[in-house]
Amino acid sequence: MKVTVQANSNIALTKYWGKRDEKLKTPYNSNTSVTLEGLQTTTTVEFDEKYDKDVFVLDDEEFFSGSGEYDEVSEQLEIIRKKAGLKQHAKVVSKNDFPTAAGFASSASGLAALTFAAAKAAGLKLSVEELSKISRMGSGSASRSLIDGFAIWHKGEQADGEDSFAEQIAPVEHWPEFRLLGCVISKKQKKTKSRAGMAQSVKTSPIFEQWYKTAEKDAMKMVGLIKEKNFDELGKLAQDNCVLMHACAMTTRPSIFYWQPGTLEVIHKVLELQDAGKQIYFTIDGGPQTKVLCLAKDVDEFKKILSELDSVQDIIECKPGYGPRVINEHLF
Ligand code: 2P0
Repeated sequence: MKVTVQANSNIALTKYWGKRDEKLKTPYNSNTSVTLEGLQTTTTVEFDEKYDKDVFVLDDEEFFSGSGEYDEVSEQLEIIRKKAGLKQHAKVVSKNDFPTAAGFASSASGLAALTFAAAKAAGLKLSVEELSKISRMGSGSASRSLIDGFAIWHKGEQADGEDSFAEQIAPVEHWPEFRLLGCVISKKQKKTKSRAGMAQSVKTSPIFEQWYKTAEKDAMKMVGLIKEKNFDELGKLAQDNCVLMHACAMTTRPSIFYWQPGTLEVIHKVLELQDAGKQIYFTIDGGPQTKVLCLAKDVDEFKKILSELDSVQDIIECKPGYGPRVINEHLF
C-alpha cells in the first residue's frame, strides 16, 4: 500500500488561463505543453489504518487542515478513495527539486505525482486518460504532466468534464533536441497564485474573451508546428501567446504583474538575439522566471550569454521528458 512516484513538470507552449468550471477545473481553451525532464516531484503515498487523518509533508514542512496545500492534497485523496471504495487515510510525503510555487509549475508535477501514486497505492488500474482527468481536478496543468513528450489538454465540451484531458501530440523521441532554459530570477513564492489570479481574470479582464478565443486557435496551430518540428514558428507562437496571457493578467482588476525587472532583462536579451537571427524565444508563466526555448545545438552559447545578465541567479536546463514513473526508494 506504499507507492513512490516521480513526476515531471511541464511548460505550456500555449497557455491555460481561466476555468470554465471552477470545481472540475475545465479550461476555457485547449492548451499545449511539453513535459520536462529536470523539474520533478517525488511523492510517497501510503494508505493505512494507523492514520486517523491524512498527513501531508512537502519539502520537510508539515501542512495541516485549513491550509491550501493540505486541503488540496486531502481533496485529491478523497477522489481516489471514492473511486477505490477505500476508507483509510493516507500519509503523503513530497519533495520538489526546484523552487515551489515560483512559476516552475510545481502544482503540475505535484498533483500528477500524487494522483499517480495514490491511484496505484489504492490498487486502482486506470488509463492515462483517466489519470489525466483526475489530475486535472487537482490542478489543471497537472493533467498535462501525465503525458510523455508533447501534449494537448483538450478543453472539452461536456458539462461533466469527461472530455477534458491531455493527450500526446508527439513522443519525447520526436524532438529530443528541444530545450528549455529556465532562468531563475527570484525564488520567492509569488504574491498571486495562478488559481486566484485566473479566476479574477475571468471576472474582470476586459480582454478575457479575446484571450481565450485566440488561445484556442493558437493551441490548434501549435499541434501542427510540433508535428512539423517547425521551431521558429513554434517559438514565435509560444512567445505571442504568452504575452497575450500576461496582458490578460495585467488587465485584470486589480492588476496581476508576474514580471519583475529581471524578467524583462531576459526578454530584451532574447529579442536582441532574435533580431540577430538566433533561434531563441521566451515564455513566462505565473511567476517571474523567464523560460527560454531553444535547440540543443545553441544551449552552450545561450547559457553563457544569459548567465552574464545581472538578474539571472541560475539556469535550469530541461529537455522533453516522460510521464510519471514508479520508483523503489520511498521518502518514509
Ligand atoms: C499554464 N499556468 O498553462 C498556465 C500558464 C500558469 C500560467 O497552469 O487552479 O496551477 O490548479 O488549475 O494549473 C498554473 O495553473 O492552476 C498554470 P489550477 P494551475 O501552465
